[in-house]
Amino acid sequence: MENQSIIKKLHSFVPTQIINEDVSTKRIVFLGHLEGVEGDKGQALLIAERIHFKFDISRLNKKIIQSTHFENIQENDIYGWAEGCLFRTDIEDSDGITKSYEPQTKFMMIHPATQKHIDKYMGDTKKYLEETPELYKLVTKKYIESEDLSRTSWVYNILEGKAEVDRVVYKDTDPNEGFVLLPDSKWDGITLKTLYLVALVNDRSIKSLRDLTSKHVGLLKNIKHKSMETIKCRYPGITESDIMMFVHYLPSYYHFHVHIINVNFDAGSVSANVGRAHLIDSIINNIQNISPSYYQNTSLYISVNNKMYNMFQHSE
Ligand code: M7G
Repeated sequence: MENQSIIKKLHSFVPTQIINEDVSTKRIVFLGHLEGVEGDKGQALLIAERIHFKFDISRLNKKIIQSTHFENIQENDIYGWAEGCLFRTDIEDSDGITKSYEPQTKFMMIHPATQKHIDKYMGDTKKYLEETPELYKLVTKKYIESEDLSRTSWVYNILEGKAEVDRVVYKDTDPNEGFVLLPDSKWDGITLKTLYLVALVNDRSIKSLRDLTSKHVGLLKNIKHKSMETIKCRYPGITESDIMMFVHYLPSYYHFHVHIINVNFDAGSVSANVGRAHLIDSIINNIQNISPSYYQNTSLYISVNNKMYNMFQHSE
């Protein structure tokens, strides 16, 4: 048995436990044993990682979606999500070769996609800078005001009960302190280790962290406490110390919202955004204990794409 090849070992591996999962690296770690090998001698670990798409350039400008079987389809405004197959996989079963439609790929389609979406997903080079209160007023505030309102249609659809209605896990209709809590589109809604919810506030006048004052402490505390209670009831096993709540500055969408994640979830999108995440607890503390107008008077350190960087450079 010790000399058997890796292929034979792979065929005889029987998983007994999933000991780790990582959505960012798409890795899963199984503990198990090789069939027919007793005790510790048979113990084995199988680490499976999804490999990068090997996309043949000659397929460009041709339809690439082969599967007709899509699952978990969600739609909101110009965004749509589904699970399916990018390429059909042929697998051998007892009847010979059959086509496999086991969902392997999560699709998100943005249509029609704007230049802003293209810039966001292209991973444009970033520049780091200090956004002083003056620069906020001269550049960022003007940028927010010039934004097409349709960018946040997906948020209004949720607030107005026109989309993702079945996904909402909590709703507080108070116009000032209320919010809607639902799974973020990044989350599968099942894997607790990667739990990711988003709280969208009812108050449409709050565009970002910069707008928060002592007037909003009630709203922030309401989000914190009600979301926590809902999560504990709805997702048994999750406790307060498993949860982290933060807001992004700069965000992609200028309607105030709070990201709520399992603290063990370290997706690339979270850790790669050093400095972009501001914890709700620190925000409450800064406003309550330092200054009610903390976020109007402080510098914020941000990373922006080249286009926005040029706007800051030419703001004088
Ligand atoms: P952000 O901080 O503005 O930008 O967060 P980011 O995407 O750069 O982090 C917006 C959050 O809303 C993100 O976590 C998105 O995954 C999530 N999100 C975006 N859209 C378009 C939707 C949607 O249509 N439905 C839901 N449920 N979440 C969304």
